[in-house]
Amino acid sequence: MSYFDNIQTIKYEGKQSNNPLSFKFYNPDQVILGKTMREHLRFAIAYWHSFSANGSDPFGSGTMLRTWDKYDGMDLAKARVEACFELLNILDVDYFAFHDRDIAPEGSTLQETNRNLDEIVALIKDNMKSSGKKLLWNTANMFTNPRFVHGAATTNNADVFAYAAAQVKKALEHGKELGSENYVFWGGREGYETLLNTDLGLELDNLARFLHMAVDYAKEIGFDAQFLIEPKPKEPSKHQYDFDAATTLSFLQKYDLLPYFKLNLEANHATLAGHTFEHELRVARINGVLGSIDANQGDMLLGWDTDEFPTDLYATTLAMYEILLNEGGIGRGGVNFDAKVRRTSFEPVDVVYAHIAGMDSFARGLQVAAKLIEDRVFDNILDTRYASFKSGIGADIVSGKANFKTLEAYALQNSNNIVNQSGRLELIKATLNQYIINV
Ligand code: XUL
Ligand code: CO
Repeated sequence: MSYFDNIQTIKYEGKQSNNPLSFKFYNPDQVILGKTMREHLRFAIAYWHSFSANGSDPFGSGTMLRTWDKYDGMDLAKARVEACFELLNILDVDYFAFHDRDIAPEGSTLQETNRNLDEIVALIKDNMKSSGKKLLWNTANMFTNPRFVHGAATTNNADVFAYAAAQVKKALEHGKELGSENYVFWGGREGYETLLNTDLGLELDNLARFLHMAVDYAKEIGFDAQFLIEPKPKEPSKHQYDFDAATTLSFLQKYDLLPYFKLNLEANHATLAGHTFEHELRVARINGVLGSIDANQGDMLLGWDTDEFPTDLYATTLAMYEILLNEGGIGRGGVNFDAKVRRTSFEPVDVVYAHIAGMDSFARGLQVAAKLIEDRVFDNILDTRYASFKSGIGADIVSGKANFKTLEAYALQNSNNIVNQSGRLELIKATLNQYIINV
């Protein structure tokens, strides 16, 4: 039984191929800077977009033609597991990621919900064993059910906080059961609609309490996944506490959580925060917390989280540049396609085309970024641009020798000799173009 029209495993055919069901750039075994593409990229499929979502939007109902939708309840949940492992095989992708509520329906009590989950987790475990596929991360959905209307760890209702704790406890147990490599916290409703009814201090303190409890419980059960926070500035809440990488970093620092967390950065969340993706990755990288990425892209003309499959080679190149420069690369993280086909791309084969497009875009980005590093293109630019800090007064500043008095003495005798150099922005962008086109 095939859920994807018996499509066979996609192979690398190279950039001349016009077979739409082939990789043009993603060659899993190609070695780049000492590692294979497969090892650099660690692609993952997002369960919620490809198996649970139906293409509905605020103006219309679902459009997706999904062969598993003829089932419902637990039968649907089981069919989705089969479909997921079929797609992993078709794409030759090693990892997947899910929220608890994507994989199994909620029951009428928490007990029944947990029983449903246990059953599907056991089925997933069997499939992982027979296929060798792995879980990049799991997470708890604490934003869909109406009980989370005021948030989960940052709710005003202590009963909801307790429920959320029970839900994450179970998710951590399932993460351990499946050998998940990471565990993600994304707080869709951890934020506020208006400060007029919000105790900001208590909500943030409670969020920290919640995360410490999660760290403690994972330790207690021996779940050694990397914990990740996924920043997003807004949507569904008007203001979300994990606004961006910098805000999340200072939160982690303030509450002594920094040793336990890294960041899972998502391209479209970066742009919603008014940043480029590479900005978020750079901020994380220089602070040692670049953990994993959710690969997608927004639409320049729309102001919301469109979660499109990534096809912008500038963005994938600059993202891969940061990842290659990160210590250990993507490490235990991966490139998770938190992306959905457009509502108008409703056939199962579109899901395959979409992933091929995303994988090829990241593979190409990896090739170009590696060449930029090999040729020291940006290194040379930085060396020249910051040369004044290598010797003389600049070296004194960097080494800590200088103070306001020595700097004043220097400035007083040097004030007529200040010469700035051009930033050469347009030349740099043209050089980047050349690399993207020619590598
Ligand atoms: C929402 C989003 C989530 C997280 C996991 O914008 O990105 O799907 O990745 O909860
Ligand atoms: Co995401």
